[in-house]
Amino acid sequence: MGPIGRGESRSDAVTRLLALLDQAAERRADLIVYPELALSTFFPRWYTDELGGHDHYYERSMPGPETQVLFDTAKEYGIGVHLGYAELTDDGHRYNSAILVDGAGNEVGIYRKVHIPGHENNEPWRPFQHLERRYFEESNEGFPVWRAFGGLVGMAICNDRRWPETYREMGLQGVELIMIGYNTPLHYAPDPAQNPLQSFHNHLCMQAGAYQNGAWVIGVAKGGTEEGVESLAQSAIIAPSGQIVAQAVTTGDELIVADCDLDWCGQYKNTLFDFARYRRPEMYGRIT
Ligand code: CDV
Repeated sequence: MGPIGRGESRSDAVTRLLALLDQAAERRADLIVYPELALSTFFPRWYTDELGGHDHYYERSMPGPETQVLFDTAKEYGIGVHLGYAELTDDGHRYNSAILVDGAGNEVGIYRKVHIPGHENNEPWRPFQHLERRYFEESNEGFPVWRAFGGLVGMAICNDRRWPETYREMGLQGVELIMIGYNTPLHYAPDPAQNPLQSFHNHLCMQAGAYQNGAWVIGVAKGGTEEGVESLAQSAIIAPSGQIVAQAVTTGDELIVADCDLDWCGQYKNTLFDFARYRRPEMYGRIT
């Protein structure tokens, strides 16, 4: 996806998601993967004393009144949906979440972001804020995998993709396809020396995660310049070999498609990365 402006409503965003879904149907896709926080601008870039004043950015149910049409249309097409959104639970918890439904419209699972980057308090020295740690709690639910789309699938969100443990947790459960939405500003205020490496680091970690676990990785950006903040695009579909088989070439709304043969995973999981045969957990005591 390209940027979503502060003035764009949830319904405006859904209209754009529907346009991509129509294209996905024309391409006979089984699953469409949308990015992190796909229904609004990246609101954690603004400080607020009153979290409640930002409740309109959160979803109290999923599907909700404005998003139902997306799930209904996907069900008509027989396409599964992965959608990132801000979740406000009935008991008042705020998570950076993603939902996955299958092609029959059944919920497969909800993932809540484990690694929450950024900061809690206003830091005016930054050109823009990254207040995810103010707006969201860290989830304690870890990285489950689910049986869907003919295989074992898992989810992670943005900063999670940089951590080897994210992939390994799912890899140890046999994951075959991992969906990851992201919003990654090109400017990293704590260490701007990393700015020119954003694109490299993005693909480096996802390609390594795919290869080292014999799994497909679908990395999906909300990129482009949003409210003056330039964010990384370069959504990519990465094979279990670690190779990028499809990549976005624009910073706007764009569909990329690949034929993700889950049997390809076995080529790696049953040979070089045969965990049961070759892995040495007793040698990794500090981690295990
Ligand atoms: N949305 C994110 O999690 N963004 C982080 C930035 C802040 C470093 C990322 O890891 O891309």
